[in-house]
Amino acid sequence: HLDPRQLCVFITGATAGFGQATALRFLAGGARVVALGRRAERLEALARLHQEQEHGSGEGPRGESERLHTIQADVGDVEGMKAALGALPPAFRDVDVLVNNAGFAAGLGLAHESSLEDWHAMVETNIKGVLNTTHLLLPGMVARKRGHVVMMGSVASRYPYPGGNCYGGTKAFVHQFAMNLRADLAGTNVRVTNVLPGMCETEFSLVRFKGDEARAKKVYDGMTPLTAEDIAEVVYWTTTLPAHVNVNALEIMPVQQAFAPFAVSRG
Ligand code: NDP
Ligand code: 8X3
Repeated sequence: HLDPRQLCVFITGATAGFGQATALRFLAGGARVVALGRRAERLEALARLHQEQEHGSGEGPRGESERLHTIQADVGDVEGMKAALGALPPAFRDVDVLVNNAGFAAGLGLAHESSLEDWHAMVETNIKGVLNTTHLLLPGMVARKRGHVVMMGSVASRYPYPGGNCYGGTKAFVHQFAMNLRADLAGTNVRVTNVLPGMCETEFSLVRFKGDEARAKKVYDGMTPLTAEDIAEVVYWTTTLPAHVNVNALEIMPVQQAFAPFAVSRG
């Protein structure tokens, strides 16, 4: 297995959910982590959680850790991303693992009732954000002959459901982009994995339903969803497997989530 202490891991969307849990998992394993998100106060909260993880909740060294570098940026803002990457401290410059996790669903309306703004916003982050970050970091990985790109896909890319329209479409792009990257990267030692989670209770539904807490909570009523830590463990496992192993795609659901029959409109 790869030694996580030798890895520099760049995680987008590290201010909540999967991204935050993945950052903490790699930090606990001894990796260097670059954590990116738009909310500054959440990046500060992540730094505090890391300090607590390192030193307990009592008094310990405070301030930016030698193993955590945070970036406040929007993955859709390519100029901002370029500037942030250009300003990476030397210890964080050679990224070994890129976790393209930042993303969201906006709304659950049927296609003909959806907002075009919501669709464009999802494309901007879920597709263009992934392209921006990958385009910026991949050449370095290829030059070093060492690297791993992890995509946060979704079961929504494989199984259509009413209201999944553009969101599922963005995640289908992510899946095919990951597989096509594998084709291009043959012979470079750079690995690519698409992780496809099912229902997981993070801030995902709160964002999807634009802050409606009751509606978000209802999604997980009476069932046990995945946790962010479950997915963090999957990302940690796939990226620390021996260097000759590539997990192409991995689909994970809660036991209580499965498939519905086809819908048939009669009459
Ligand atoms: P959360 O809403 O809890 O976290 C999303 C993260 O993405 C936040 O840190 C948010 O930070 C960040 N983010 C969103 N937009 C941008 C942006 N433009 N630039 C930078 N960061 C951004 O959701 P999850 O952890 O659940 O979602 C993570 C990924 O997993 C997403 O791609 C989602 O589609 C996918 N997914 C989620 C599932 C679920 O059921 N939860 C299932 C399958 C896939 P900030 O707002 O601070 O920028
Ligand atoms: C998030 C999972 O099923 O809500 O990607 O689309 S789902």
